[in-house]
Amino acid sequence: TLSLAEYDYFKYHPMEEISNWMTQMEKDHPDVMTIVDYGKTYEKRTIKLLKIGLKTDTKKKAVWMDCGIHAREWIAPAFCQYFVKQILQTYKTDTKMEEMMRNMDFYVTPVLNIDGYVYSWKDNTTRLWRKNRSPGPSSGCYGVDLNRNFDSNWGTVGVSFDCNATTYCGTQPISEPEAQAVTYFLGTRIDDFLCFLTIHSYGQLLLVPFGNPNFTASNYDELMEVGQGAAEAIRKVHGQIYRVGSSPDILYPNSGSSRDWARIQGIPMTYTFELRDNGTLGFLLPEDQIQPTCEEAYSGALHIITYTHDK
Ligand code: ING
Ligand code: ZN
Repeated sequence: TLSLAEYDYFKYHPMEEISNWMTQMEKDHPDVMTIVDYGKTYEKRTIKLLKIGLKTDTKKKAVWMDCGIHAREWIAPAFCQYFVKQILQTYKTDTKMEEMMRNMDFYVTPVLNIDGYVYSWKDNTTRLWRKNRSPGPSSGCYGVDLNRNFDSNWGTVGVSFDCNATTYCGTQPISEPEAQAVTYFLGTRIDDFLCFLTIHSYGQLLLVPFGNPNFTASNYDELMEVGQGAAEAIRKVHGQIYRVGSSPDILYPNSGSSRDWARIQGIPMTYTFELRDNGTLGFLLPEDQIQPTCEEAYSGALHIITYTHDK
């Protein structure tokens, strides 16, 4: 097994190494970190998150972050791991981070779509897999797009009902065990959550609800303003431009996303992060871009998290 001191945050890691990293992190930081098992994938792998925060007697608020809902977006799990490392390092010397770790718990899922992630590591022909790995209604077709499977205007726009398609939304809302895991875990404690960040690549975007153009979030102006602030914080790190808006306004409409579901459930600040790059290398983001991408995204995420904490 690998020692944490040697863990390279600026390489991509196969699932087994990420799992070992989680175990080791919990062992090394028992005072602030607990692994929570909250579901099983179609192939019966355990879905885990790291709950991070200072233990207090009072009821705490919470922040959600998930990475790797889409298999091929390897920079996302890399970012979740960097984020965890960074907040753990920071709170010891930074009073603001210490305050946030005292008032809030961070729930971080490094890889949500574990079956898909493992499949994307199999060989060159599977590297660009996006969906999960559950078998479809007709033989030989696999996988549901988990970011089209949540119970948020499910199946209305920007989806396919063809099980061979990359945006196949499944046969009904939350048909998939991975979407069920998030739905049921958050469902029992939804009022604790101030903030929901779901991390994707690529495109350099911060997307706000909703994916369906017929709906606008009640706090759309606030979401946009805080998102613009995050984009500004990102630009200051390495000069990269991230655009802010709803999916239909800046790209294309969609439905059944986890972000929209979280907003409908009442979590006020919900965002999709689309990390680097702008499309030159796309999902095959080279490892030498992991560090700058993580650094800028950390700054953006912290802007949103700090706002929700202070509000
Ligand atoms: N993009 C997300 C997707 O589920 C999204 C989010 C939705 C972006 C709609 C733009 C428009 O498609 C990726 N890269 O997965
Ligand atoms: Zn994605």
